[in-house]
Amino acid sequence: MLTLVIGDKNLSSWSLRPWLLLKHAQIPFAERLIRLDRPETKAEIAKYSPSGRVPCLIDADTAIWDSLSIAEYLAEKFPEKALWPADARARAVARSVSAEMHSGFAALRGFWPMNFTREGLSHLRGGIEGDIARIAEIWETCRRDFGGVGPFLFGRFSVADAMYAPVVSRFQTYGPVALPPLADEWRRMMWSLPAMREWGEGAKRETA
Ligand SMILES: N[C@@H](CCC(=O)N[C@@H](CS)C(=O)NCC(=O)O)C(=O)O
Repeated sequence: MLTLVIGDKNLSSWSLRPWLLLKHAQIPFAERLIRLDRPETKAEIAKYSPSGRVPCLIDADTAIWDSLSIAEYLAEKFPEKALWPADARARAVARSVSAEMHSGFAALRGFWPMNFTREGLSHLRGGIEGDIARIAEIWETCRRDFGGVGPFLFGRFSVADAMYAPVVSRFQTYGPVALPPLADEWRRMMWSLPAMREWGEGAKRETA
């Protein structure tokens, strides 16, 4: 049985990504949640994750840390789940936008940190507009060029959808953010996805 070590559901955007991937793809796993920003956090994470960060996936005696490498591991271990698009060109673009999310959008991540249960006003500042414009372009063009008739960025659910899931939460709780039509349709679909709802319920219980 796989175990996914994660941080708070309300706050840990990196944890949401592989959790959503496992959940939506219906891959069985156990969850080990470590509360962040507590005196014992560092020592607890260190029991599992060599990097001292979550998420970390444990498969028997192997630890796989870092959200994107967990996604790659799952895609290889469960080829029948087709976690990357089958078409080589679509797959290359899906990998590119996933890596772009993983390494970029510092302003958005810094000024609008994920807070799943947040409510209230927020401001566009520090370059967030530029990050939002690029994300809107990614969502719109992926769906236009590769979405076909499916509701996900590349038609069928893929790693790319999971990588951008925390941004859906940010746009919901700090927004409203105006998006082009296909991007907005995807954002709304993702926000109501059963796995996203389940994560949100967990976040609510944590903050209650
Ligand atoms: N690049 C890593 C980032 C992981 C990361 O920064 N995780 C944060 C929580 S979201 C963490 O573990 N922080 C450690 C701490 O708060 O002590 C990934 O993609 O998984």
